[in-house]
Formats: sequence, C-alpha cells, structure tokens
Amino acid sequence: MPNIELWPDVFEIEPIPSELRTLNVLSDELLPIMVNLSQTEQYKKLEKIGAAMSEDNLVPEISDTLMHISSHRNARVIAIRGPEPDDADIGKTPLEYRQPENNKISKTEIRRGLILGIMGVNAYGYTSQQPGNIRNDIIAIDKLKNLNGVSASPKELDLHTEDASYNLIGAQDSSGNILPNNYNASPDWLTLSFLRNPDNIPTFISVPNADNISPEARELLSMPYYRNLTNPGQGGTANDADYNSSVIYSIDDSEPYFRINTSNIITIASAPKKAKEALGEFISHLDDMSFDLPVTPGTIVVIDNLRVMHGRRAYGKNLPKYDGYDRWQQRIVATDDLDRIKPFEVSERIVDPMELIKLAAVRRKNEVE
Ligand SMILES: O=C(O)CCC(=O)C(=O)O
Ligand SMILES: [Fe+2]
Repeated sequence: MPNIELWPDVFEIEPIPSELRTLNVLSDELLPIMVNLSQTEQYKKLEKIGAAMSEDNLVPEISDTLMHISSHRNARVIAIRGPEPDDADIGKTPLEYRQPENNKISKTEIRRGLILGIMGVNAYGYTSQQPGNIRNDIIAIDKLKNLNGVSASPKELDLHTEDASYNLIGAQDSSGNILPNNYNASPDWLTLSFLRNPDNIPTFISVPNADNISPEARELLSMPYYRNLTNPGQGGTANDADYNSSVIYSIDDSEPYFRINTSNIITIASAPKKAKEALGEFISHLDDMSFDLPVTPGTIVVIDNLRVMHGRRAYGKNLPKYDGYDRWQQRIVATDDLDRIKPFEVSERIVDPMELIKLAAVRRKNEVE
C-alpha cells in the first residue's frame, strides 16, 4: 500500500481501495447494531470483529502495517487515511463535552473501533476526563478558552505523553519506597480520529532519540527527580500522586521509554542542581525533533504513547467560531493489557486514576507497618 515515511518512524498510509471498502461496508452494516450499545459494549464488539478480520486475513496490508506499531517495533506514529466524514454521519462539532448517552457513534468511529481490533488493543476511558466516555471529544470550548493545558483552549497545547501523571512505574516517595511496574494507569497507545479541521491547525509530535541526549542528562532524567503534574483536562491536581518519578524509564530492559508533560512538570527540590538543566536539555531536544502531522479529516492517527510526545499548535489568528464546524477530533486511549488497568476500573473499561493513588497509599502504609 502507498506508504510514506513522513519523518523518521512516522508513517502515512493510504489503504488500498479494496481494504478500505471492506472497512466501510462493515461500518455501514454495524451502525444500526452499535447505536443501541453502551460505549464499553461497542468497543468490545468492534475489537473482537477487528481481531477476527486480522486473523482471517481480510485486510492483510492494514494488519501488517499496524503490527509495526502494536509491537512497539519500528513505527512510532501511523496516520491512516480514510474518506472525509460527511455531516450526516458525524453531525455538528459539539460546543461542550457530552454525556456518554449523547455521544453517538458514527460510521467513521466504527472504522476506528475496527482498527483498534486489527491492532489487537483495547479502548478504555477515565472518570477524570469526560466521565463515562471512552470516546473523548477534542474540541474548542468557549468557557475554557483562557485555561492552559487543556485541548479545549485555543492556546498551544505543549508536548506531552498522554496521561503522564498516571504512570507511576518505579516512582519513589519521600521515604524511598519504590512502586513496581503495575502502578500505571496511563495508555500504551493513543488514537486520534480527525473529523474536522477547517483551518488545518496541526497536531504535532516529537520522537526523541536517547542517543542525542548527553549521557549526563540521560542519567539524571532516569532518576526519580521529577513529578509530572496533572493538567486540568486530565482531572487536575486531585490526581497528582505524592511520588517522584523519572522521565526516562524502561520495563524489563526495554529500550528507553519516556513520560513527560512538558507544560506541567517539576524538578523536586532535593534533586541535584543539574537535574533541572537535564530537563531543559530534553525539552529542547523534543522541540528540535517535533513534526506537524497531516491533519486531514478522515485520518486516524495511532501514536505510541511510550515513546512519542504529542501536542497541538495554537489556533493563532484562526480562533474557533463555536458554530458547530470548528476543529474536532475524537480521542481514544488504549492498552494491550487489560489486566494492568483492571485494579483501577470503577466499571468495565472506565478507569479512575484516584484508584491508583489509593493503592499506592495502601502499599505505603503496609511498608511502614
Ligand atoms: O488537539 C490535538 O491535536 C491533540 C490533543 C491532545 O493532546 C489529545 O487529544 O490528547
Ligand atoms: Fe494529549
């Protein structure tokens, strides 16, 4: 399939017409069934159908390409082109966040659900973000326009890994207690479905290369000298844990993974003085490596959230009009390990990050006793 490497490890794919047709025919067929299901049931079903499509070799080229990102191999971002959604399918751009029952599934969204299944990953949502929704609207909201760190404001949304503050792998408290690898409610992948973007305001990404960071900075960034704080859009300070974490980490000797919310990260007071400089070096490396993605409506972007940071450029002069036709994406976070998020679920596929913090507190109490 026409497959362009836009930037190192960032690919744009144009599915071959027959595979696209398969997805579209199925989306049409599934819509009447899907509209009557809860979001949890929708994604469970779509993931199953997508997985079967992949097993039965119905969309071999799309499956092959997605394998490169679902295995955390060489692709780190994949933009999959698709037909531009029409107004009849998706309706108007919402002006506010919606209750789950008003967040109607579209054919375009069914295509993304199938793609999640083809990838072999599972969608979930948070109580702290558009509660009860697995599918989150990324829209401009008039009354949030002056806030920083929310996608609803037209200001630039700085580079971040999604839900960085919910990742407490190896995090340490002030008594030196260290959390194991299962203290993590943040996603492995992030998927964005572009529905409207009249002024082409880009989503941008950055894929850091640890080899281009000085060894000294790399060492400091691998120590628990930092704290990623929670943006208002992710539930705000109530979701901040009393734990310090590193920016660079790995699991079972993996290549380096990253977690950072560049607009809202602090270096702890007791860290060596150079720790702050190391963070500055890393953020400037991220800026150097940043790249604007193609953002045409109909595109579904899959981002490896362990290794890639993303953000959104400022709206600039093209301010939102709040007229039902502003920029609109739908975001879904995903994991390939539902058992990992189970302890934090308040209902199937809905995670409360406070559960993570509570479990950390119980663990600490047991260690002290
Ligand atoms: O609006 C965008 O392009 C990106 C927003 C974002 O960071 C997100 O949805 O997680
Ligand atoms: Fe984000």
